[in-house]
Amino acid sequence: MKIYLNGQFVGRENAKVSVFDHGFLYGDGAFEGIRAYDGLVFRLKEHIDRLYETMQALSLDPRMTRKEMIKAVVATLKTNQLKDGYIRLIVSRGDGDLGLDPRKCSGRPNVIIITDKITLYPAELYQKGMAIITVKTVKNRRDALDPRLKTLNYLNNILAKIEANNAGYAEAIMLDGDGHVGECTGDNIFIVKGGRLATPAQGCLLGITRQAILDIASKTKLSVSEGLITLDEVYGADECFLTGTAAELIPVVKVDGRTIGSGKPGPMTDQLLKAFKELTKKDGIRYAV
Ligand code: PXG
Repeated sequence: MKIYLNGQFVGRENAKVSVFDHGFLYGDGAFEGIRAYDGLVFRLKEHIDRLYETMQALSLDPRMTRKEMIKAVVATLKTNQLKDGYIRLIVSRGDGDLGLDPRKCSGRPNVIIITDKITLYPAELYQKGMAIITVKTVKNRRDALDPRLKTLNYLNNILAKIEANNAGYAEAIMLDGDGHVGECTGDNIFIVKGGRLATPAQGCLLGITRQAILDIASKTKLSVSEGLITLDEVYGADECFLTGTAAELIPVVKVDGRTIGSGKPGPMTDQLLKAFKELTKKDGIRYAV
């Protein structure tokens, strides 16, 4: 396995950054989780745009253009001869002293691209749907650290994940500071009620998969809204599912002990998952290994 590290390909044993990197010291950096399907990087341009938006908010200059970043991702996949895979792209602030001031850093961010085989969730989870809970850890307020930014500081989500783990659940709903549904620890959430699709507009990452589902919905003229969702609306939904690069679309059949709809993955979830799978065959940047 070769890892892209600041323009070079190195083996795993040499893929190292300094303990003085502010990504390590403070979580000061940005990242992306991307997926390649049969020689096509799904919505790579959109992932890179989101990365640059996060870096802009952090005043972090990667010293690479978006085009160069796209080329680096593709080159890493080619070097590793991966047609299907998971891509973890990280841009950290780089070396500095022990103070948190980014101006005291070298100005040379570390750009790292790790590719790996994708680990898929068990098929059973997609057939039966999953049970999730709501945890007490709320989303970071957007005026403190906007959940739209995909930064290396994931402690908010990790605390929620620990709560979910302790309660014996694989995923959990996080509310925003006002008590509205935000998202799950690593996925966006959708509900279906009376044929209408709805997803939160705030208190969540603007997921690439979430946007793909919204695009499919508007193309197929499904009624869809982005706005405030309460937990009671989730409990009363006909269907519920989560979206994310790793999970794609995963049905949810129980929330906080309440059965959602029929208690089985619903027809709209099925239909959207099929349409999403079709999209992963064509919407992205193609490469040859
Ligand atoms: N919300 C959060 C907090 C996330 O971290 C999503 C939503 C879904 O966004 P995308 O753009 O992926 O549709 C994420 C993304 C993993 C893994 O291995 C997690 C994510 C992405 C890729 C892999 O757990 N989370």
